[in-house]
Amino acid sequence: MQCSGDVLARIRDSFVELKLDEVLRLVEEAIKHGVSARDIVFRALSDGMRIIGERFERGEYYLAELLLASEIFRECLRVLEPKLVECIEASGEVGTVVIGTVRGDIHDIGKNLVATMLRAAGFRVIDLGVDVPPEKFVEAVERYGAGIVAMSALLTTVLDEMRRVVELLRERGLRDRVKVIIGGLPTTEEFAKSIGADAWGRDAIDAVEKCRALIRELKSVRTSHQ
Ligand code: B12
Repeated sequence: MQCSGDVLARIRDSFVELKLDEVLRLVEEAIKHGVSARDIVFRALSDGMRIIGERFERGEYYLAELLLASEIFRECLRVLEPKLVECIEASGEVGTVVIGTVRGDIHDIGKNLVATMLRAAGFRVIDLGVDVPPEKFVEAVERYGAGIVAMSALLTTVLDEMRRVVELLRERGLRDRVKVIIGGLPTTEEFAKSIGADAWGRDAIDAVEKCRALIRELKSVRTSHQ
């Protein structure tokens, strides 16, 4: 069996060519040979999605191909998720996270991955789905007493929605008791700061680490106010 880098490249390439059966076969083979689910998802498949997106941008792939790619990614996650969550240690610092993809955007693969990893880490996750209006985020924070709002966006055209959620939390007097984390392709750490969010996450693993830190911050603020 070739080294793991090799098999990861083969998974990525057959994914980019949208060969479902081949991708699944290679994923099974990789797992059998000890390649980590984390590498398969965050290197091979995520890299493949990036290349598929570039093909779409160049007019080589159309929406039908993007939809097929999403199906293949989901099929792979069904196999990989149980192994993926094993790499996350559940900790005692749990809290409630309200998560959703912002209004105008229906991309949810990355958001779902973040939700899955947060659940594995012990968080209670309220998933509002996709195309979520600002009011719905804020209402859910109140209803579930959430400590964190996590927003996802994949389209540059919807970035302002994230800013609006932060503003609305402030208007409703909730901003001091809830932390805000954002993520998704067009977002950056600088953008997060510019809209007044507390954190930005590169991927689902980073999201877990950042959310743990945010909960610790919330708890230390609460104790210092007592
Ligand atoms: C699959 C896909 C689709 C699928 C989505 C299926 C689904 N259920 O999600 C479908 C076919 C529906 C689709 C539709 C469209 N898409 Co599209 N899509 C993609 C594609 C190829 C992959 C996205 C993906 O799933 N990536 C894999 C996941 C695992 O990665 P991720 O989402 O980035 O998530 C990770 C991190 O970003 C982070 N993260 C994500 N969210 C969060 C949240 C938090 C809180 C944190 C901490 C971290 C975090 O962690 C995740 C896991 O590690 C991207 C290209 C790309 N490079 O991303 C284009 C892309 C996003 N789409 C694009 C476009 C233009 C569209 C359409 C407008 C096309 C059209 N003409 O209709 C529509 C939009 C419809 C809408 N209103 O939303 C453009 C956006 C361009 C832009 N600058 O705005 C892209 C970039 C393609 C391109 N290069 O042109 N798309």
